[in-house]
Amino acid sequence: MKVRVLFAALSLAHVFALADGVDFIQPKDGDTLEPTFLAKFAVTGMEVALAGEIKPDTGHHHLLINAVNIEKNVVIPNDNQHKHYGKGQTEAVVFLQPGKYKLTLQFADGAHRSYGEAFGKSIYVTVEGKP
Ligand SMILES: [Cu+2]
Repeated sequence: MKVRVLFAALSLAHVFALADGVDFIQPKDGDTLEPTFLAKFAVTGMEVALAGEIKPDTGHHHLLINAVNIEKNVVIPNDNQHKHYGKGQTEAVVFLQPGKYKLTLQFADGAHRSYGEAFGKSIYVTVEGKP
């Protein structure tokens, strides 16, 4: 199942001919969302791997919520504002209270060290409705 999701993400990335980097397949910048939504992540130029494995050009996704960007090689904190998908997930169900949010997708290596701006992408979304 995981492999199929990854394959779908890579295929989509190809369709849109992304340069190396990351992008949200969903949501998109400016979207208005329900408090519970599915986020889908894509990466091009790196392979998704489990956290703990330190291999060149591999890593895992992180979702940063209203957080400052994490500079290259800096370890991404693990807290409510910084979600790690160290099992190699390329999608996640996210719960947010109503409000406005900056969401940042950040790719980082097996030791959670950020790949920096080149593998980060921020969008702005609004969450509406009953939590
Ligand atoms: Cu991590």
